[in-house]
Amino acid sequence: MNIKTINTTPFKDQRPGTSGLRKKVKVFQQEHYLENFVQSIFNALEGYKGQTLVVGGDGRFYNREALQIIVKMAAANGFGKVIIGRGALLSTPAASCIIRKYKTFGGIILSASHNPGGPDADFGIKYNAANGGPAAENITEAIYKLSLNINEYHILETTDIDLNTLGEQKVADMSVEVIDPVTDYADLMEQLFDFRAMKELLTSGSFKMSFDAMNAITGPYATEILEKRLGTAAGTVTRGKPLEDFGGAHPDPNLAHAKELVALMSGDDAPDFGAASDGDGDRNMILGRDFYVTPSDSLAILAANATLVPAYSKGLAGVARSMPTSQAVDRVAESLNIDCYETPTGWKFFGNLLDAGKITLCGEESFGTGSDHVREKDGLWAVLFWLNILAVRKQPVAEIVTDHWSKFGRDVYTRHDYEGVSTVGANTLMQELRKSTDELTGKSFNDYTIRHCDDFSYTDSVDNSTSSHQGLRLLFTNGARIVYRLSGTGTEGATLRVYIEQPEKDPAKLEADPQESLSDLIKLSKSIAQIEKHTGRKQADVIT
Ligand code: G16
Repeated sequence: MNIKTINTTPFKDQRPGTSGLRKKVKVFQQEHYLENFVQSIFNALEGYKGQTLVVGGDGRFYNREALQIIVKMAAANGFGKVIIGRGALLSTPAASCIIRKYKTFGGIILSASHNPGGPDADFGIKYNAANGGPAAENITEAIYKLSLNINEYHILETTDIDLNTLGEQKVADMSVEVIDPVTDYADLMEQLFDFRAMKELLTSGSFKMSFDAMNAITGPYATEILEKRLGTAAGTVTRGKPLEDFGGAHPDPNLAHAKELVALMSGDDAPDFGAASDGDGDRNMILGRDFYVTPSDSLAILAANATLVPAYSKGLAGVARSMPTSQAVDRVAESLNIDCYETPTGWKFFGNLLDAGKITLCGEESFGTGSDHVREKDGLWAVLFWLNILAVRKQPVAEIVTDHWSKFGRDVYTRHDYEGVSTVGANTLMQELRKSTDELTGKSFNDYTIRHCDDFSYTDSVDNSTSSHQGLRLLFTNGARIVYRLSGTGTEGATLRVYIEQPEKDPAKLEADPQESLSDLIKLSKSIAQIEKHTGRKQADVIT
């Protein structure tokens, strides 16, 4: 075996964010940069010698090169086996599924999710543990600390492995198994949902759907499941071939970035159901005919209808949402008499609750929904969940949502993103808000009185770990909320996210445009935090 030990010096910027380390491709391409981080991951783990690691990515630019390096480093560090998806591809939920199904030691996922791809765009890497979920904060912090002191890494000197041929090959003493990236995941979906009923709906001739894979990883998964196994018409999946630069598009399934799908769904002869997924397949957007379902509402509706789906027919153990996600699911939990947990932003915080069997479903406002079937959010799973509900209820999407509002009330919701603003300005804004929490509590602004204001802190009910500074919350006496936090996934400057929400029960106002219903709170969100002063922006760049 030709194992090389290479001397290196630390990079100071390898602290993982909301979901792993995300940087520009050019940063990752610096000599030793990726290797330092991968070695820091291995150094943070114990007991992996001879064990199996899953490695795959979303197919973006630098995916294949990075995977080759990781396999050679895994061999040099003593892993017994590496499982990779053919072509170096694995969607994030499929990687989670494979880690769990084959009971592996863990996995490395290469993705910058919904961020653009290409030589001048973004790349990312994260470690997932044996439960299939993103490493908990104590591990990501340990990786970061080790990265600050690293002085060497180990890599096997060998030719590149063949990424395209299914089956086993040897890399020195380690075996590498190339698997079909889609089959295990598609089989799992078939176990969870009522494919017979869904197929009947989808092939009835009276129901049309469109799925936008955004030139990203879910293309092959959606084609296999929707077109092959469920029999939807060829062409149901659009932009279905994963491209290294996502065709120059921003693979983020929201109203701003999935414009073609949104236009199709609001045009003449629109399909009954539209959906999209992101760069690595863990996010989803759900649309009915000329109707947008917010991710927060989607979570609440899935929870309220869960027993219609075979996998959840016995009911839910509990539910969880991230703090900035609307309180819609809380009301469903209350009516089902199950627990509802409020966690910080980041899927990793759901892992312990899922492992402990305290929750079955969870979700986030950032277009993420998932369940205990894997330990990542899962875009295509959410789409299939909706299709299963539609197959049973036989009502249009809009009617299902408005029925839900009539029963539970609506949490009118919007998110305003101020993107790429100065880091200094954004940090000052947050610090000033943090300093004024006591002063703001009890203060009134026209019809709105702040009942409570704090910097959200979370204590995990399973391991008692605490995560502080997770976002500034202004809770109003009428149930409205304004939340401020800085994005942890960007690679340039800072992005301020402002989440604005107000519960509405008046039937006459349930279907109003959120930007209008929330206009007073939106103005308040700008003035209280002095957004223009600190960021130079009068308006948000992206409103969802
Ligand atoms: C990641 C995490 C999500 C989180 C989102 C928020 O999503 O996996 O759990 O909600 O980031 O991002 P930000 O910190 O920018 O608000 P993804 O899809 O990028 O992996």
